[in-house]
Formats: sequence, C-alpha cells, structure tokens
Amino acid sequence: MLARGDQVRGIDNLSTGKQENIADILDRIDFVERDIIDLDAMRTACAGVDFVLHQAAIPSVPKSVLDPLGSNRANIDGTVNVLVAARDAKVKRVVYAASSSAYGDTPTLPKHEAMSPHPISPYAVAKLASEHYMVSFYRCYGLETVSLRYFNIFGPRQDPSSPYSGVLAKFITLMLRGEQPTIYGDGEQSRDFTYIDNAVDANLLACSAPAVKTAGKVFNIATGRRVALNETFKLLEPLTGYKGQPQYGPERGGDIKHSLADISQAEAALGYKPKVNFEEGLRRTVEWYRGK
Ligand code: UD2
Repeated sequence: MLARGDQVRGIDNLSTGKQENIADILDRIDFVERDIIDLDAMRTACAGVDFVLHQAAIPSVPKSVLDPLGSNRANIDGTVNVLVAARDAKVKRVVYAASSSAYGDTPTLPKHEAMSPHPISPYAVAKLASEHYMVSFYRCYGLETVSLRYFNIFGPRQDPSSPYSGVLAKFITLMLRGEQPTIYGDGEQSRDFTYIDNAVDANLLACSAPAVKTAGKVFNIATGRRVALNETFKLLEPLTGYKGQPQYGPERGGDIKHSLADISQAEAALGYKPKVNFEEGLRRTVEWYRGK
C-alpha cells in the first residue's frame, strides 16, 4: 500500500504479531498499539479512513477449544466494534479476514461459497458469526463489506513460537534447527495452504472491485490445490536440510480432515488468481526463517 502511495494506519495489540515485523516502515505509517475490543480506539482509528482491512483475531482452533470466551470476545465483539466505528466514520469499505474453518468437516470437496457452513470449533463459529455481521452491516446500514475466507495462510513473519502457531511456521523453524516436528493424527489430513502474497493481493482487489460484485459477499481465498501434511513434511526435507522423521501424536480436537477451495467466485468478482504457488511459497518462507 505504501509502494502505491497510500497513506497507511496500522492498529494491533501485538498479541501474536511483533512491532519488529514492521520496523522498516514504522516511520512511514501511523501505527497505534490498541486492541479491537476498545471501541473508542476503533473510532479514533477509523477517523478519515477510506478502507479498513480487518485482519485482527485470535487465530487458533485449539486455543478457542480451551478458551471459547476469549475467542468470542476477540473474534466477534472485536469485529462488531470495528464495524460500528467504520459505519459511523463513513468508511467506504471494510474487508474482513474470514476463515475456511467455517466449512467444517463437510465431505464435499472443493468447498464453495454456496455450501451451508458447518463450523466445528468455537474459533470457526466466531469467524463465521463475524461474516454474518459483515453482511448485516451492508444490508442494514449500507456499509460496503467484503469477507475473504482465507485457507491456511502462511509466509514470512508468522509467529512460530506458540503451541497455537500455524503448522508451517512451526515445522519450518523446528526442522531448520534439526528438531523433530509432531504430526497430529496420521498426517493424511490436507490443507489448501496459501502463501501470504496471495492474501495481500486479494485484499487490494477487494478494495477496488465494483461494489455490485462484492459488497455484502463472501469469497474463498486459496490456491485451489490441497497438500497432505505428510507430503508437506517431504517437501520441507530438502528445503530445510532436516534428516530425521516426524513424530506422530494424537489427532487434535476440533480438527478438520480435508480442506480445498473452489476459487472461481473470487476470480470472477475480484479478478483474483493465486500468484505464488505452494512450493514457491514454501521456498520463500524457509529462506526468510533461515535468514533470521
Ligand atoms: C484453521 C483454518 C485456517 C485459519 C487457521 C487459523 C481450517 C481448514 N483452516 O487452520 O484457514 O483460519 O485455522 O488458526 O480450518 N498440526 C500438526 N502439528 C503441529 C501443528 C498442527 O500436525 O505442530 C496439524 C493440525 O492438527 C491440522 C494441520 O496441522 O491438522 C493444520 O493446523 P493449523 O493449526 O496450522 O491450521 P488449521 O487447519 O487449524
């Protein structure tokens, strides 16, 4: 956004992110450390703003299973705060980071937006509830909203250090250190892992695509290909130089077996096409963690 000349304001409570991630642009953006739970802070944040890209969440299935109230506060109440503040500040459009977890364990693959959602974990329920709030604020108040259902986003700067971190950030950092990763279940579960640049692209397209095609709508953002965890481990062996085997542990509660997106709606309405495929994304991500 800076590269194309936009003025940028960033709000983050730094619960999973780090200020050092934006150190090289900090003097060119207006960054404020606040929580989306704070409505007054959201009102200040939305003043004079054209577009809100709402990415803030507590993003973990197992964490939400342990703490459904915390997930509900951050992932639903926080979203409603952002929407109320954006509506009152007359923001042009709000783009929201929804989640593929909304589909749940429905056997149909690929998942498409017309399917009924069947969320399993409290996290998935909260992410889906916020999608409905997005639609509601468009229909009730005319605030243009677009929900992007992200499918397992990964890439540089993702925090690998928590037990709730995304699997690729964990596996890459462990394997680079020569430490053994743990696969929960048989490793045949699969994901439509999506490199971060594709999600960034989708956000920018969601701001500029015509309202008639996008407002009040939900779009899958993914690559349209799924890879099993066992296969992912194999792809990471040569990239990280890890020589051992993975360890297998019990299946994780609330987990989903297979996830794969139909991305034709995003292509038709937003002009979205994944620019970076899984292997190239893995390569770039491993390079980044290696350089840390
Ligand atoms: C869900 C959403 C994703 C995003 C994310 C946010 C689905 C299909 N995807 O991701 O879009 O919203 O939540 O957190 O619901 N695993 C291991 N070992 C580990 C860590 C994880 O085997 O050390 C497994 C885990 O059991 C799962 C897979 O790896 O089968 C992916 O786990 P994850 O936590 O990276 O992401 P997931 O699919 O819950």
